[in-house]
Amino acid sequence: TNKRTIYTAGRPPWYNVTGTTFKEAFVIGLCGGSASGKTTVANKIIEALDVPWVVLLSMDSFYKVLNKEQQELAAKNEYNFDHPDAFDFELLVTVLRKLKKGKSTKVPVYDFTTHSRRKEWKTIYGANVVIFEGILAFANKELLKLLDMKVFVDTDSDIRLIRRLKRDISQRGRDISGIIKQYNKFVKPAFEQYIEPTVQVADIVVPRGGENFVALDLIVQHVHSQLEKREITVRSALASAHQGQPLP
Ligand code: UZR
Ligand code: MG
Repeated sequence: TNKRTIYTAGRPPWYNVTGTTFKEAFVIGLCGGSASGKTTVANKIIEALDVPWVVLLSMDSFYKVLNKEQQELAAKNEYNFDHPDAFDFELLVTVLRKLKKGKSTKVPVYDFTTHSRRKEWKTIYGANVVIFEGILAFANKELLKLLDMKVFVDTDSDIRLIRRLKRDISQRGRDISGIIKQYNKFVKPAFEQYIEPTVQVADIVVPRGGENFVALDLIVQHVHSQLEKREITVRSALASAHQGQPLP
């Protein structure tokens, strides 16, 4: 019937008329303490996956905009960036829901020097695989529902502190005493209270992060097999939609 007709003119064939891809994206959640190696693991998964359209979404984009008072606290290392309240989970869920449906969406660009969002948001296009990473990636119920695979990167806290010191000094222009103060006051307690317990909801725990090639390989294999299953569904959906019509 006409209702099933798919109009492909003017858009890629894998998008329907509402600008949505035919299949849902496969969403991987990556959680772990600060400097555990989430970004490294994410990049290694992307590299090994070798499929087109993989998107990396970071929780860092969803820090709340700070008011004057909070900015002053932040300048003294007295604002808690590791607490769930620091993140805009509502926007995060909205964005991830869209990406899961294969839709493109706008993502805020957070500026850590002003603690505000840039005027221009970044557009992320619909993908086959979405990797969502963050220290509190498993800390919200609505968010958890959207994750097809939950990976917890478990790196020893002494290693994480060493890496954090190096990174914050070399890349974030901070000084040793400020980093240590923040670590003891916020980073460590938040890890123990909000991050570490969420290992319970993980499907896979990866010790040593990006160096764990066996774990990376297992993750990639699972994603491939899930994508293959979806591919078959998409092909049959396309075939029935094009019944009686030539394929584009
Ligand atoms: P990860 N963070 C920064 O300091 N600057 C940024 O631009 C982004 C994040 C810090 C954040 C949190 N807190 O402790 C940690 N502060 O990095 C989480 N301040 O990021 O998972 O990459 O370590
Ligand atoms: Mg990071």
